[in-house]
Amino acid sequence: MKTLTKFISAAFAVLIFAIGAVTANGAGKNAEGLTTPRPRPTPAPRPTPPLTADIGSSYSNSKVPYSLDHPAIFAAIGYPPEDPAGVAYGDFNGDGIPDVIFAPPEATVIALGQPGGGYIDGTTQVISGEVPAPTGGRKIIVADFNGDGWPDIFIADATDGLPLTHNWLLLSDGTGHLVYQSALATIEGVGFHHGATAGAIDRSGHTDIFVVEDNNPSHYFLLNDGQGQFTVDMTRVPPSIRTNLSNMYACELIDVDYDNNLDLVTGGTEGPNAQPTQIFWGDGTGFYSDANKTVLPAEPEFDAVYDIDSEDINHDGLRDLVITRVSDNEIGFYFQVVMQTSRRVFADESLPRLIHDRSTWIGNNAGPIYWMRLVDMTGDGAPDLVYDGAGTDLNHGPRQLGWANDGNGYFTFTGGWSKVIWTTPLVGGTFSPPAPGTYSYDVNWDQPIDPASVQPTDLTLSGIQGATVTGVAVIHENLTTEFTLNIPTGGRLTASIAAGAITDQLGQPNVTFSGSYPVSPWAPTPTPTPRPHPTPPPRP
Ligand SMILES: [Ca+2]
Ligand SMILES: [Ca+2]
Ligand SMILES: [Ca+2]
Ligand SMILES: [Ca+2]
Repeated sequence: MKTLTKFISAAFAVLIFAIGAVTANGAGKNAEGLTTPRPRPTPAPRPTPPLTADIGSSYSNSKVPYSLDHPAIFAAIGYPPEDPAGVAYGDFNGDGIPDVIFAPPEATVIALGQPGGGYIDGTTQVISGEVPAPTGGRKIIVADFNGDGWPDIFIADATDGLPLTHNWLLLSDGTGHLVYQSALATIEGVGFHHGATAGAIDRSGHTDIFVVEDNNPSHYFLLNDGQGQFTVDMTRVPPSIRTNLSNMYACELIDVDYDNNLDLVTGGTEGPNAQPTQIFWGDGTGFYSDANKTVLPAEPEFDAVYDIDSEDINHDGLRDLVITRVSDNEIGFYFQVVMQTSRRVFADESLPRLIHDRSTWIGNNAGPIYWMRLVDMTGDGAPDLVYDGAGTDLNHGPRQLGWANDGNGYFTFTGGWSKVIWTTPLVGGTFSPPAPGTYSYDVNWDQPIDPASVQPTDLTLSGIQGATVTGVAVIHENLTTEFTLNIPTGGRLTASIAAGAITDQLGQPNVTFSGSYPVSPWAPTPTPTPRPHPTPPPRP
């Protein structure tokens, strides 16, 4: 039976446009990995570049390595604080500073990070023409559908109740704007879309979209012609899920077996007559079949799958999964850790690696979690587990949660971290005018920080002798620490903040930060060469 009440207050998702941020760590296979007692090799995480198949996928683009405080951003741009489940990240105006798109009910909001820190409401600046107003904007995916190098956006709409509506596509115009493509609705129609995921499913190289459609007639692919023009295709959807539309919520295109073909991972309610969580293995044709799939372990107590992440969490060269789940009645959350123990073979290791004790698990009586990210938050190369609060009912307060990976795929609850997102000048940029001088240095955080935890000595400078920090102010709704620097001469200045030096307003410590900036020395204007007095013309 369809359960439109699923995922109810839901609404939404998260993503960034950061090609290359996939942490496909392959530290080499460990042939001794099956002996007892459990080996605890020294972590030697060395992130490897993403495999070709994952580059440009919406999953890869979602891997932003920080945890934004969404209500604080809404407040900063003059809206009532909220934390819609529909959220995605990217640099939408191409200035090198991360931006955010939200889909609260009946709206689309783009917050642009600013050079000096903080955010402005950039919705109408970026979206030229009609601004989409999804009634049930849920998962937002970011990918370059029209191949111009600028991020495009697809908002899956899962309106809770009637009337159902269609999805929303925005394409870049190549000059920093996004344009709503109303024509998509003429081929897609209305429906109830719990999820969507984008990636190059065949060797055409075009970024296609898989759409979850719980209504009718089927889940489907939107095949891209390379220009962002799509056609609906159901023939590539495996028959078992084409004919059984029961409660599919989650989908991702990820190359789980590292064979360079994107695999389709789907999940929803696992109860009787519904669907297992499963991986349909890609073969490069773009067709997925029941003959070539692997069913993943079930989890009856938390049997509704809301999100799927896959990274090699223990650095053995095999990509594992962490599956975000809630109970069938939407109470609580659970992270199922599914290890790939040998190629395409999986085992549920949730208890030893993350949950530990079911009776005291933090998610037992909590609200649902809609999305989670496996991404390295602490800088050691191992993917941590982070939840940025998306979809949180603010009556219960904002939630930022984090679990640290020890490098071997064992997680410890930390409560989360705060992190520098961008600085002014941007890392690698320069202070101007040339030194010597006194300069503002803005450090922009993902969370409002606690001003009482901030002192000038939190920032250490190296690389230029005599450079000093003379002051600091906390500005932009506490999202920015503005340090005052005295730089006596040119060189390469490195500015660092040690882990734990600053805490945010939830008490979360910062992770270490370091940025390097070339500084030009002041060069005196050359003294003009004295012009010789003209020889007076000879007097007659
Ligand atoms: Ca930007
Ligand atoms: Ca584009
Ligand atoms: Ca694959
Ligand atoms: Ca692994």
